[in-house]
Amino acid sequence: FRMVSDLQGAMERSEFQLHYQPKLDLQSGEVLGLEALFRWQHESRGNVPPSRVIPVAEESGLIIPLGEWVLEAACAQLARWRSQFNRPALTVAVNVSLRQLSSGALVDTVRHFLASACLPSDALEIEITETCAASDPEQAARILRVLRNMGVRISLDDFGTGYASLSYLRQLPIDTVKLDRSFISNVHKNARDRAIVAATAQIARQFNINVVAEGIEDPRQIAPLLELGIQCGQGFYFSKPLPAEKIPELLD
Ligand code: G
Ligand code: G
Ligand code: NA
Ligand code: MN
Repeated sequence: FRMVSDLQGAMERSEFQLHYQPKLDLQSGEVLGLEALFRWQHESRGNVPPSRVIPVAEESGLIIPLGEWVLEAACAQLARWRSQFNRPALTVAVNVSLRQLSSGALVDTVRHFLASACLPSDALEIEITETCAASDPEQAARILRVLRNMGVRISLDDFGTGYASLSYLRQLPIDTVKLDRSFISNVHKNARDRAIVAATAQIARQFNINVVAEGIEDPRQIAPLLELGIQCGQGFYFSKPLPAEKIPELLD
């Protein structure tokens, strides 16, 4: 399986797809936004999970064109949903690895695809994922500041499990932290997990940052999260990531 050369042709063969997972208001159940997740349906190997694709794409540099494809597709799709369902505040979140942030081209790419889709900058959220430590954290911080000044929202994915969660919170311009699902799965049963959620919520309040709970699979997790001041969540209990054509039933 020659992943790099197969990846190079995959875009022309239309083997890439995005699935979308909603982010909801835990109190009202309203869908606030959709996270775009990359999928690759290989012509002979079937579905190749992003956990395998992304690291190879990062290593080979193909993460740059792949990331551009994701941004274009996600922005175009959001623009269609906003007008089709009259939901002008709906947002889309795109995962961006620290490697992608070391390319200065990201800012122009984002500006270009927002403009092509006629979307305001605050329609887009960039989720910083940490598959590897940042090679140049200062450069990453600079790029994020430019994006944030444009109005793009920045969130920190899988918060609490990365190499550098707390120092990123200090250094990067963050709107939202997404608390990793490992802290959420037993939040209704485990006082230590609740303590971590509570402490994160407290830091976030002082930084004026939102918190999203990831990986909600059980309705019993919702009450303790609301009690601790977490208003937004995501997870299989609400919806798995779905192909675009299944999203209208969530928005209707
Ligand atoms: O959807 P799944 O659970 O297989 O995703 C696995 C990982 O791949 C997640 O950590 C997710 O952030 C990452 N991922 C999914 N889509 C993208 C993408 O478009 N770009 C980047 N950089 N990472 C992605
Ligand atoms: O790292 P990131 O948070 O971007 O990863 C997103 C992936 O997490 C998605 O591909 C999705 O399949 C997975 N995911 C989303 N919600 C849940 C959940 O409730 N439980 C589990 N086990 N995985 C989830
Ligand atoms: Na994510
Ligand atoms: Mn995550």
